[in-house]
Amino acid sequence: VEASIPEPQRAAWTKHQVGGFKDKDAFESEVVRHVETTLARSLYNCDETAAYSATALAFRDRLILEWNRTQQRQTFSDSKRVYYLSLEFLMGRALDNAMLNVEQKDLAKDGLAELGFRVEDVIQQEHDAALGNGGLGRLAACFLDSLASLNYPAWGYGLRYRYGIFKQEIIDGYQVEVPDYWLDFNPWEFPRHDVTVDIQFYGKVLTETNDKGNAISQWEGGETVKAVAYDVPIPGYATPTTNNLRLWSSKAASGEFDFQKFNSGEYESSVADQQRAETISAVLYPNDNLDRGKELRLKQQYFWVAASLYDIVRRFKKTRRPWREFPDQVAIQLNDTHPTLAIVELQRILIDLEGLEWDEAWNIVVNTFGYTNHTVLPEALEKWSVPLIENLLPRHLQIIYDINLYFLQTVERDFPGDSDLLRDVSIVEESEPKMIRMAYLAIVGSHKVNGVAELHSELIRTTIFKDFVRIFGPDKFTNVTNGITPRRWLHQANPRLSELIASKTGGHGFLKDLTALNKLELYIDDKDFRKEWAEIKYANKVRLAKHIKATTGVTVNPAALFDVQVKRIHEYKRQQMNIFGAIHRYLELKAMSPEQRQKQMRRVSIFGGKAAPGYWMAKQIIHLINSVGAVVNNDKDIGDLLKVVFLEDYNVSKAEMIVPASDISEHISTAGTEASGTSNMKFVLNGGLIIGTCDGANIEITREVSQDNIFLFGHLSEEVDDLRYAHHSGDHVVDPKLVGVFEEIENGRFGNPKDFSDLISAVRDHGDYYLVSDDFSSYVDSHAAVDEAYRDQEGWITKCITSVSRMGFFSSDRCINEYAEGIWNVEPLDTTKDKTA
Ligand code: NTF
Repeated sequence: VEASIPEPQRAAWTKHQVGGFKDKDAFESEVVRHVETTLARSLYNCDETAAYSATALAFRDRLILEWNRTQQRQTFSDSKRVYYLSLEFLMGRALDNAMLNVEQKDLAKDGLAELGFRVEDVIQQEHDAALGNGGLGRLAACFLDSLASLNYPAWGYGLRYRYGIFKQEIIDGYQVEVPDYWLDFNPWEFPRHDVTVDIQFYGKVLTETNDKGNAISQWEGGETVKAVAYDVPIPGYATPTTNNLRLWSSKAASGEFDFQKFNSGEYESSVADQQRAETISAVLYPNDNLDRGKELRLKQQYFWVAASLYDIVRRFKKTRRPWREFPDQVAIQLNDTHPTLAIVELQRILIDLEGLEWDEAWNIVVNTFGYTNHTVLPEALEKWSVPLIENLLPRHLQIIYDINLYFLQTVERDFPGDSDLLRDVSIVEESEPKMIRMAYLAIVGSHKVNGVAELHSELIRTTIFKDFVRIFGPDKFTNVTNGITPRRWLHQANPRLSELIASKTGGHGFLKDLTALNKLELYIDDKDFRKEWAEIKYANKVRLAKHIKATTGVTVNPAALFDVQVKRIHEYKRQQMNIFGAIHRYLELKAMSPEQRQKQMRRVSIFGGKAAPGYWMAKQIIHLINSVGAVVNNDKDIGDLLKVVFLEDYNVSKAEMIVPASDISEHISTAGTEASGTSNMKFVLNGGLIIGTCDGANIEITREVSQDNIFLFGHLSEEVDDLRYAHHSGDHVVDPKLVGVFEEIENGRFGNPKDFSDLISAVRDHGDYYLVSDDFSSYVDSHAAVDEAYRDQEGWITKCITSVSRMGFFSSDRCINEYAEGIWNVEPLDTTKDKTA
């Protein structure tokens, strides 16, 4: 690789390269410079927004230098890179994270104080980057943090949505969606107007015969849209590595708009073309665990995949290596099936554009890709209709058919005469219309397929993908249990706890090797340590109580047990069971004498989470929670024995405040439905306990912290089929406690019962698919056990400290190292051997 500046002139460049801020003074000078020049303001009109902007720009300038060096280092070293393709990156705020990762937050705090600002207030000015729905998108963000912190040469590729996940307002107890326009001022992105790719759609396939007599297919697109790269720097923690997240934005290929049309008076249609192009990256689909099969979504997928692959292939070609070395230089991870078209696109590039033979190309493709499955829910498994693909991507459909043909030939060879098997594993579902099963395509086109927690990986091997285990053998299928970054989810979200841990474990090393938390168990009997621990939890609860007061008007007692369920609202996550449980608790309290009542545990039931805009049941659940709150919170008999609050607009930055304030959090999905869950890990890491089912990563959390430190209840995933059957054959009796709850709702105690009738009938009359009635009594019992345990405050603190000390396994660093070794075959880059200086 040639440098653009010749040797004699390079000294002038290196002389002016700067790293982090030398001292507080240097930081202040940069902030003032940005206020006065970049923002054209002064000390007379510098508000907190301006202070945020200037601070962000000052840090951004520093990040960029390391980011450039990282890219040079990775290019010079010529080592294998990882590309993480994800339609969602739920990043949250960047400034706090950047300050902490470059280890200059203290300096910034002091500098801002001298300039008249509190760093906490400045940080709050930033808009969340909310380019994701829930766990899948946040996992991608944690992975980027770990990849950079561990010095892996890695890029993320995604879409630059103009609108992220909607903002949620609660009006009269109902969810109202408000668009999230977040790009007003975004100092964290760098438009690369010189890095563009023309993306084709529609059109037709021309087939010719070449001199060797082989058929050559060429796709002639009918419509072209331009992809423009926007780069976001991803700083690693306590390391110079600053990786890149490249997000694509769509633009009309002809530039602003079609001038010919414009000049000939077709103003409207010239603007319409432009708008149609820009629509592709306009908005994030707001569904979690649900596939709706919309054409625009398929366009988004191909647009992003084609631009990313063009970029990756372009970078590989610069190395002038032979094609067969592509998988030695490139690992591409598919975050769920959303980027599965990348498999087809790479095959198309290799055979149609680069002239490789099918088999040689396919070998390269399979060795390049890995596929992560994140759900077994049938409604979330992507299928695209054949007519839709045929119209939008005609050449890709042909290639999919060929992939399927060759695949089914190998199946027929290995399992002769098994026509049921052929039908079951075919990438093409023989329905009307025919559908392409994207998960099957992803399996066939990848060398490894992984689930995201042990139970989940076991379930995909034995249920939805069992035939593929027979065909490809068990080694193709593996498990990588999810993890979370301790930088954001401990150090940033809970700075006091992070400092306390640092003081006992010998510094901040645990943030790079989370297993060092186990040293905490040595201090389990240390009085001062325990006292400080309890004080931190209490302070975090006071902070949340203030937020609850300010946003809902409800006064909650920070000494009460905070019981939290925050996550997307979904029937399988069973927030309905939680609110039924709260109603049951309320009814029991009401039935008690005042004396009896005063002996009960005080509780605050805290809910938060968005419902997909088209998800009727989820919206009813939100409405019921708010309706119950309106009654319970104003009941004089109850006082602070029970409060029920719904926190509006749950997102990453709210999670950073809520998670550290929890005593018990709820992870109560029907067994076998939650692939992993990752907030469960965040809550325990922050000194809260869990009430949960034997599902997803709860099982591995139990293994680590032991049965004594978690409240497990409910049926097991092996029992689910039989239980569902019992509901349909009339063998199930609805739990009597639940019947009591339903009666009160139907008596109108919480408002118009019609508003909640579908929630009740789903359980009582329509088969109770999520087994709320089956698990309700053990759920209520388990909550009683929580109350009893919390009464013994010393015992509770012991459980919390013990649990935290055993959470090392759940770092996303462990997780990324497993991917690197078992799937990608990549190694970290030594950042000390910098050839570029
Ligand atoms: C989600 N899947 C799962 O529902 C969570 O249990 C899991 O923790 C995260 O993925 C991350 O692995 C999805 O969002 C999807 F898209 F697969 F449905």
